[in-house]
Amino acid sequence: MLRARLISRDRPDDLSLVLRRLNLSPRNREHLTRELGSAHVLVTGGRPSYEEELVPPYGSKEREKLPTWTPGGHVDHPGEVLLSGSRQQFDRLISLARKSPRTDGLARVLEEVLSPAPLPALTLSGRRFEWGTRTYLMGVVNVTPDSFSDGGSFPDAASAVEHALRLVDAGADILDVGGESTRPGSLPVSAEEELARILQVVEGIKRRSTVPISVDTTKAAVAKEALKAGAHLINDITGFHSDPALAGVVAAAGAACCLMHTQGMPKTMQEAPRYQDVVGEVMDYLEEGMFQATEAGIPRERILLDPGIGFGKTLEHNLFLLRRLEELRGLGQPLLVGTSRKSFLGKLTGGKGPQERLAATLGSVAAMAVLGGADVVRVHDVGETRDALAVADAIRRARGGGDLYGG
Ligand code: 7PM
Repeated sequence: MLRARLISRDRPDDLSLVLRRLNLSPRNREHLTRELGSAHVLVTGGRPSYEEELVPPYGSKEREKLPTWTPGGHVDHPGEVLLSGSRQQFDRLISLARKSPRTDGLARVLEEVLSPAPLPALTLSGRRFEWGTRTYLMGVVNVTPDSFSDGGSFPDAASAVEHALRLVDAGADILDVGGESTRPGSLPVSAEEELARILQVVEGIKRRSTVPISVDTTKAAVAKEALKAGAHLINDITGFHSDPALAGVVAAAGAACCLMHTQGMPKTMQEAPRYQDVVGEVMDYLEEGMFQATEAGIPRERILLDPGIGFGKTLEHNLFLLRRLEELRGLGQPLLVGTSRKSFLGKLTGGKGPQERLAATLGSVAAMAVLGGADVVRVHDVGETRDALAVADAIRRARGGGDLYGG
């Protein structure tokens, strides 16, 4: 699978601000933005022959007009290359690559990663999610008896519904109702058991609110009944890798879905998580799920993707994925991320328990928002997270600077 991964890029918005501060003419500013702005893009799954098809020999003047071409030496991954250059150099490579059907695929992935198309808005239950305007909030409503004392867990339907409505008052944009504990070490439950837990909760919420409802399940049988009861989104923590009938059920209902990455099953996933390239492998897995989804007829604008923080991952894997979220942007879908009260936060704060991880959760959410990461965060503490995001999102939006900087 040919893929371009944006490793780093300086911020053209911030850069143009500085050029304005230097009092350069608009024409010079535009020229310099293209010349100075640099990006580093890792291309994987390409053909080794790209180099001779596209790049003139070393030392030639023509070669200097293209990004620096650094081929990898991995025998298992031929054709891997790191491209580094200015926007102008990338544009030149893209127009060269467009000229032949053999290299046109490279032109397309480079174009997509350097100038991503805006994500189309999603409407659920009459609410519009306009991606890129702010970070949206998904509130957690667990209906599981083995609570793991995370505070988001309610054994009976009535108290789960009351909790759900409190989350709506606190500003939740969508609720995630789950009846199958996916906690590390937990065992699967039957579809009947899961349905008995969630159906009354979905119905109870719908009687009193129009909030969009997500149901956390890996089973087609559960999803079918939940969607019949009026759920709007299916959140599959195995990213359409468990039940082959699930994608069809979502498609038939015209519902949306969130596909999450996991390595292994909850019972054993934290025993020895291993990756060669955690970002690349998470992307491959999510792309496979997306293929199942679109084959079944789910439109792309109804698919969210999630790296699955804490699911078959060490502390370092979790941190690296959060740091590199922008690479997952290359998948071209809105991203949902769940860090709330997770054990990696406990580890980072000297062994705090789930109930004591609010501040740590807010730290993770703010860091993500500023790194340019998540479109939706899945949290237990909706009111507190909403305030943290009001600030973090505002700082992020100040990127353009308006007239404040030498206007
Ligand atoms: C114990 C540990 C109980 C962890 C429950 C959990 C995610 C999710 C969960 C996530 C998406 C929790 C998790 N986490 N769905 N379901 N993304 N899409 O914190 O990160 O609730 S279960």
